Amino acid sequence: MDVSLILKLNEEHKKLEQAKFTYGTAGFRTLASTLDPVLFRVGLLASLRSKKLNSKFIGAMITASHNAAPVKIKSDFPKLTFKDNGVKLVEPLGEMLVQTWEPYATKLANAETREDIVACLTEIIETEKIDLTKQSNVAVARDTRPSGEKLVESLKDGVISLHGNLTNFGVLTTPQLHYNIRCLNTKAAKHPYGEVGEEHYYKKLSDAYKSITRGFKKLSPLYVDAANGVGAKALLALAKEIGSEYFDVFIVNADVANSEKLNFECGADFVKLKQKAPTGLELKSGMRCASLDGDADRIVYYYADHDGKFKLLDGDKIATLAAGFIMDLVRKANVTINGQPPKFGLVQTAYANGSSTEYASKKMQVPVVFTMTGVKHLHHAAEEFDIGVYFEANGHGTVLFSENVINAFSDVNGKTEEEIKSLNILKALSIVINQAVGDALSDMLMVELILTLNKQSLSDWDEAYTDLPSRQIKVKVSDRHIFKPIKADTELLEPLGLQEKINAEVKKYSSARSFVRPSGTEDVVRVYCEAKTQKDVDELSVAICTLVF
Ligand code: NG1
Ligand code: ZN
Repeated sequence: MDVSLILKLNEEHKKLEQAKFTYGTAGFRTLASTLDPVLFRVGLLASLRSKKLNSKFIGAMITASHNAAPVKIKSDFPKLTFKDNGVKLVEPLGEMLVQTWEPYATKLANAETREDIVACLTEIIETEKIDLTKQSNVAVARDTRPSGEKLVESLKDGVISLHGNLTNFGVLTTPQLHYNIRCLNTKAAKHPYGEVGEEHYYKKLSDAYKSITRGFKKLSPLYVDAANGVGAKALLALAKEIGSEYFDVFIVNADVANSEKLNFECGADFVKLKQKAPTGLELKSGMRCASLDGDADRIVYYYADHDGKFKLLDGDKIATLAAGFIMDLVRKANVTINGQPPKFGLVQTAYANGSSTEYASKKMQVPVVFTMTGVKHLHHAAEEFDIGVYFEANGHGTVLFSENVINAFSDVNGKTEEEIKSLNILKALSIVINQAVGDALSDMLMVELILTLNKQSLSDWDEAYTDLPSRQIKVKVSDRHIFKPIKADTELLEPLGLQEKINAEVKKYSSARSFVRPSGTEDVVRVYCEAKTQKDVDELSVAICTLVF
């Protein structure tokens, strides 16, 4: 280890304050102004991870996703409290950083002195038996937040300190970076994931989409709120590649140049939490709409019913739509693995609406598994199935096809016309659906493909089940770290006694449910309540928020 080089470059990225950092649900995420030393250290860690994995490419995505991030505050915008950015590491096949390395990330980011940094690196190298002579390859991308450009430089110094190579992909959506990383690392594999580069990503998705929807009646236009983020640019390029004869899209909230507008009263998180259309989109009956988040890994759909009432089709609805459609195809195609039907499963979190769980488990007869919040948990659980559908209610998710099932799609030739047709759709779906990570654009094409083939409107899709009234509220507390969730986030172990008080409130209402957990991405505690009527939910929410505050 070239300690003198590390120490020299560290001088440029000193930790200025007593800030505490935690590698949480979505990597490090906090005020951008405190992140320079963190990114330097993440560069060091990414280099070590690459060396540990025989020089495989490790990704670093610089984003604060759905968090609002005004940099220049203009007088016509209220002062927002968040000016966040963040960074998350990506494993060679596009998954989130392996969990056993998360404590290293936290420890390294919090090292106080230069000696602490070196000691921490030495500990990781020894524990993980890392061969420092191996080359390290790291690739970075960032969303449209202006603070990202400088943070790339901080990361670069960390990578260089361990004599690593840094590939800078510039501005990409989070899923595009995951795609590139998977492509880079599977170049020489039996089944390469694809060619590296944005244009290849668009072409891969577009070709698969068109191969199946060709000849079907085109859906009415889709209005997409791009949250004034990177998704605007990516969706424009994707739509161009697909062509308007297949897909009509109107992109709103595409003002990427004005960073203070990013996620401001728009985007998937806003729409989901406020249960209303974003600013910039005049929702009228008959319109088909969707919202992305700031780094385009989440999507939710919505429409206005005949009475003009806002209707949301969130991640739970997307999951059940996809699960139903794919299960039906697998049955029709007669796909088997060792003579058995493929193992099918749906993965949800505590935020999933109770009606969606009931619909999936009782009506669709799909096994449902619950994990803690955060896609890394859902992703791992979904890998246990041959076909694993996972979505967070907020619209973050995907469908994973195991190698066994992909091979089964190729092995079965299909005897009848129906079998052949179903197999072709399954094969195309496994290409359209991003296998590395939840991807708003790929999920959008999956939904559009299903609706096109099913000849369904958004209200037809919505008919599957009715959401139970629910509310999710952010509560600012003095220290969110005192809240310790257990049982897949459904209960609190600490503060002592709080869970009993929550239970007592919930008991007052029929079919009610509530849980409280600290956010891993914002300095808030999240309160979730669900009950039979909106009135009950509203009352219960007030009671629980009062307990937490
Ligand atoms: P936190 O802030 O830990 O609740 C949020 C989402 C997660 C996940 C991450 C990463 C909710 C309630 N929470 O995490 O599901 O998507 O952001 O983006 O939606
Ligand atoms: Zn996101």
